[in-house]
Amino acid sequence: EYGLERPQGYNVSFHYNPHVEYHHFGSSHPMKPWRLTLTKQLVLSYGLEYTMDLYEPRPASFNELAIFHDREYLSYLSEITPQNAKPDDSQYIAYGFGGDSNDCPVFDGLWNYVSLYTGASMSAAYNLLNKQSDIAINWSGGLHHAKKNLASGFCYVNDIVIAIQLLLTQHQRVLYIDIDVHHGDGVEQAFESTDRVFTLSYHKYGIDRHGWPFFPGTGNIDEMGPKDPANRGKAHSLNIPIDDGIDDHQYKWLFRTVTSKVVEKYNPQAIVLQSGADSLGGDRLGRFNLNIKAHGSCIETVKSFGRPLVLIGGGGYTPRNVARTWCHETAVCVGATLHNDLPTHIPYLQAFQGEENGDGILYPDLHNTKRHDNLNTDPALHKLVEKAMENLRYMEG
Ligand code: TV1
Ligand code: CA
Ligand code: ZN
Repeated sequence: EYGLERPQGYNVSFHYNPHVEYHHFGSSHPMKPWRLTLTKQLVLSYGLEYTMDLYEPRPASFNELAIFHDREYLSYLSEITPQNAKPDDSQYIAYGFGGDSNDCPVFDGLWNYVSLYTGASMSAAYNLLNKQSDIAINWSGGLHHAKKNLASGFCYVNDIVIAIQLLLTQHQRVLYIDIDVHHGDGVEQAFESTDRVFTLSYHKYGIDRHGWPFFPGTGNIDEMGPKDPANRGKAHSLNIPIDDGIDDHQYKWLFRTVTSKVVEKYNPQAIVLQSGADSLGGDRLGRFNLNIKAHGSCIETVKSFGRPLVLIGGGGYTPRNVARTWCHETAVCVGATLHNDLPTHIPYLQAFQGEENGDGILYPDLHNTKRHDNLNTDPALHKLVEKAMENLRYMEG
């Protein structure tokens, strides 16, 4: 009825526990869990729920989070509240809470929040393992900066690492791809000593005019994991550093060229794709100039490899565009085409109205919404691809 065409025969599942939406990092904090409410409303308003299996996963347990995280860290995380937090406490600081930037605040329901998004990623992974789905989606996950005993960059528990650990129980090689504008450092580090996971991240990399590195400051092209030739994880990471303002055409070419080569060489048995929406044009924290369909073309590319796929969220700080993108990408997974005019009966329609170039539509032009001059020249990108190909030759396969 709303422009939905026939699906192409992929079994897609959608893993979402609506309780995640009610958590708040604080009013000025850029991470807004209610962007998930908007996403779900768009997905439902286009009728996409009829094209997928819907799951409301239970929260992950303490022991499940301990698949990756230190128990001492988890105990602290499970007990800390805004009321009992002591910002000068040595553990509080050592575990990454608060700090000058307050990237990882302690808020009400924090433990519930991390258990819910991780439970959804685990549920998605289990659906691949028991062959219930070809593609399993969790837009509430993708918290790629969390380390085993450290909260970092809005991430407290690394649901991606835990989902990959589950996939490794049946799959010999798992490929992790990360199109969030930030480097997927936590996932890379977690698997740095194994050849059973290959990590590939595309991200903004560089130092701004005040001398600050773009967060987290890692992920240059020459960072390929451990250098020790005896380490099995050697050359099983590939980082694609990108400068401000990259456009649709350049990004699509870069992504397709590099990712296809990695898939060909590594031949993964399953893929986990982190689809952070902060790589869109007009993102509050991002620096790129991508439109929704260019971002979504990465999902199309990965889908075309025909491997079992877990698709997860991540960053994304302009909520209406996050919702548009993840709704579009849900449609890509099921093989549907969506009308540009938003259905008129959606509960949060006003969130998508009154924009200069996005009023009431799904695909606004985001290329120029927040001007970042394109500092990526075609010759520089060709050189980058050449270096990436050279890096891949160090992988034994
Ligand atoms: C509280 C209130 C926290 C307002 C944080 C932007 C805020 C930021 C805030 C912010 C902000 C960052 C750093 C600086 C390291 C710090 C989900 C040297 C307006 C996956 C995480 C980015 C991205 C962290 C997460 C970054 C993800 N940028 N306002 N904080 N110190 N932190 O630069 O990859 O998307 O910005
Ligand atoms: Ca990335
Ligand atoms: Zn990000």
